[in-house]
Amino acid sequence: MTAFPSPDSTHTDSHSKIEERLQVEYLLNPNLASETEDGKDIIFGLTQPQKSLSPRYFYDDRGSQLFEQICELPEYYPTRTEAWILQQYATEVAQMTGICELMELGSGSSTKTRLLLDAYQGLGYPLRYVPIDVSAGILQASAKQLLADYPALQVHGLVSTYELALQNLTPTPLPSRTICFLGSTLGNFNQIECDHFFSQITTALEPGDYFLLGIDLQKAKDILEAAYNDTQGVTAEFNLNMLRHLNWRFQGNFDLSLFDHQAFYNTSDAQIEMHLYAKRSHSVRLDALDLTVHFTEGETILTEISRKFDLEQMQQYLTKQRLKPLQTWTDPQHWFALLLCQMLKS
Ligand code: AVJ
Repeated sequence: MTAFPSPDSTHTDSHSKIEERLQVEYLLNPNLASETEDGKDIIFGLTQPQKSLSPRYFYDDRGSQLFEQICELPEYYPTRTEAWILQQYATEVAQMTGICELMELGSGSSTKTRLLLDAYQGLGYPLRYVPIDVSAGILQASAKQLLADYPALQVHGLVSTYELALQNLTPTPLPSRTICFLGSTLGNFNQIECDHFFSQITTALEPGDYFLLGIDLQKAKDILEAAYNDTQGVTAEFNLNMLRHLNWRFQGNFDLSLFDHQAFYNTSDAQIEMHLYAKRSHSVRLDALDLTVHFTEGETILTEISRKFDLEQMQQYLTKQRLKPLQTWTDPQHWFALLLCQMLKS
């Protein structure tokens, strides 16, 4: 049956080998500053009246895999809705930006990125992709898979936080750069964090560069709550995995069986809030941080907010940031939106 070699075994054409098209830079040094930054951040979060932990601690290798599973859940509509929009309109995006470097914040498995790469490839443009992710495992694996599937692609991955990556940008060899921020990850930021994020984005972009943003839109509470309380319990696993992550990174003794997953829509703030709920009073020790944390019964750790946006407000906000919305695409139900903006001169 296998008269033809599979695409995977044929890299002997005119294009160079995978290793020659792959570069991965580590901006996170696991033993130095960023660890103490995270350490300080965690101590702060766990000693406030409302305990909280940043959603970035979801994404160790296991957490990134669990998130990939979430994206496939029947209740979790954002991923497939955004993918639908990209399937329909990626070529329009590519036509509007022209030849450019694609940089992606929180690239994960890069599944949706393929739709963009297909569009740029279809127009005969050179392909240069700069994925940024805190999980080295998923970044390496998805970069190799992409290089196998796109013979002319160059990948320059950064194992980094958004912040570090945006502060360390070097000029792109291509005429312009498009920073992609998909999946409504922006929703994880409160307004202060959002303002800070955009000041970094607009500092990093040159006039004429592009920003491609995917956002989840406001909709009925029952649809939203179902998306964060799936019947298979994957979201619960994902939430609890944050404690496992802290246990190995900071020599902790969180007992995962003493916490429950909780997620609800806060209508007045238009955001999903995800918590870990302590089922009984107990103490937890994080040796590497020399920290003991007490939990009373029913106390929670806020692990994530996921804001749901109003499209017009977002367009106005982007305009204020000197990011001119060029085009907005949405799905027939208006559940999700993709916005392409262009950086204006100051
Ligand atoms: C990756 C932040 C967009 O908020 O929907 C999914 C993460 N959390 N299920 C989201 C998430 C629980 C997701 N973002």
